[in-house]
Amino acid sequence: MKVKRFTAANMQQALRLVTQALGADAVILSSKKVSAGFEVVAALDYQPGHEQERSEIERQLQLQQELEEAKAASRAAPAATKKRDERYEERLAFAGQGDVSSKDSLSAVLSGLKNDDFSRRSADPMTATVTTEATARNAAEDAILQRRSGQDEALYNSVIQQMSGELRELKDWMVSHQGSAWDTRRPLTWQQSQLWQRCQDVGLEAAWADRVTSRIGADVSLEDAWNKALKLIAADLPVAPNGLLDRGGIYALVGPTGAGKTTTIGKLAAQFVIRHGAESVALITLDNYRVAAHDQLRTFSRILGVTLHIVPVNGDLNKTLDSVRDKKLVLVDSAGLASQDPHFSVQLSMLKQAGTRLKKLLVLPLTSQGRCLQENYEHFKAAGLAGCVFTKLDECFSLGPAMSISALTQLPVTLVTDGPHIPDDVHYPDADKLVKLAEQMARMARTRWQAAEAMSFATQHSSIQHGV
Ligand SMILES: Nc1nc2c(ncn2[C@@H]2O[C@H](COP(=O)(O)OP(=O)(O)OP(=O)(O)O)[C@@H](O)[C@H]2O)c(=O)[nH]1
Ligand SMILES: [Mg+2]
Repeated sequence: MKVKRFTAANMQQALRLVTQALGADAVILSSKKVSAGFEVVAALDYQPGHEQERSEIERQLQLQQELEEAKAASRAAPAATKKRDERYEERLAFAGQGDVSSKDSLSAVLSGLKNDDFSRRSADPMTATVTTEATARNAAEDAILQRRSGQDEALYNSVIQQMSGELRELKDWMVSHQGSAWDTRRPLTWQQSQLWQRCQDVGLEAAWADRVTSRIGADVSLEDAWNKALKLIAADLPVAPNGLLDRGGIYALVGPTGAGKTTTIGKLAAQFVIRHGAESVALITLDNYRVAAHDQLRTFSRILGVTLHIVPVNGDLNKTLDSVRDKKLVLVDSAGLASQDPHFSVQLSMLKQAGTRLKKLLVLPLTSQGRCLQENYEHFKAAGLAGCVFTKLDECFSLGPAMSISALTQLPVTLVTDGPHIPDDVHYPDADKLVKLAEQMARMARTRWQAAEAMSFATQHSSIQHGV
């Protein structure tokens, strides 16, 4: 026998459901009005009068009701649970189709369904197989989902990290290029931009900083890259051989007013006299254009006991040089004149006429601005320069601009002076030491600025606190 309860909005629909489910031979056992409409209980293979039939009807109705409750509960549960319940439904249908007398199997299913605990259902061997399968599948699905979500999270974190790194690089790149005249069309890595900025802090000309940074690969740390850059800077800086002037020769010092030409000549002459005697040195001056112009040099020559030759305005320098041919060291002083001064070109042409036997050294005061030094180079290069002299190292705060002129024009640094004292404050240059000094100056300047900024911030802060 098969018993089933049907609920529909009205009686006709309920009867239609009965026919659809049980066929035309179904017997209506009862009907009543319920809140949802009409409820009809129908049976197939029903034999009235059998007491046993009555309890079987009740059992099946109970079974159906519990199945409906289980369905309602599964609607709220995840899809996997729903599938499990479908399997139970099949199991019940299977039990319902079986022999009515096989009560043991039916009651086992019923007792399983009455209990919400899923594991208790598996007391029945068949149900146990179904539930074990479902549990295993669910566990596998859960593990895959968990692993996937773990992988997704790791991927997400690494993408975020990469993106934030790229954003930081972009920000640094933008900051380091702000207001720069450097050609930003060229591709530049973050590290190169940091190196380029450091070169700028040292005072290197943009073209030189560009050349240095482009030669450094990105495969090393920033600090290692910077050390490499400093080595490249030192290698780029041309310096004259140590002790060059100690061997003697004919040298003229040219350069802007007050650069230290006469003082340096005094230092060199004094050192040479100490080593080789006063007869080995001759001093010549072209400075005839200013009142008491050569007084300083005359004083040096008197103290040192060396001869001084004064070349008159429009005089012949070559003739004077010939007259001191027997001297080991000849030093020619020139007047510091502005390039607009009419005497400037006269003096320049005298120097040019002397040819290459007279080596002209451009005196670059390190206290001057980079642009002034560049202008000085432009004005004097027509004389045919053999090298340069860095003066006033003791008073300067940046070496980069003068170094840039030397490196970019390949004009060797021949001497460096670091004070006004005669004869001690003149030295032969060492490229590594100069670069190290330049870097130290840049670092000190940065620290000073940071301290000044911190101080001004602190002052502002305390003013605000005190309502000033
Ligand atoms: N601190 C410092 N002062 C220096 C140095 N060299 C020269 N001086 C000073 O700079 C000033 C100008 O030096 P001069 O030797 O007269 O300069 P100059 O190039 O001959 O000047 P003009 O003849 O006017 O073109 C003097 O007071 C020197 O003592 C140096 O290396 N350090
Ligand atoms: Mg002078």
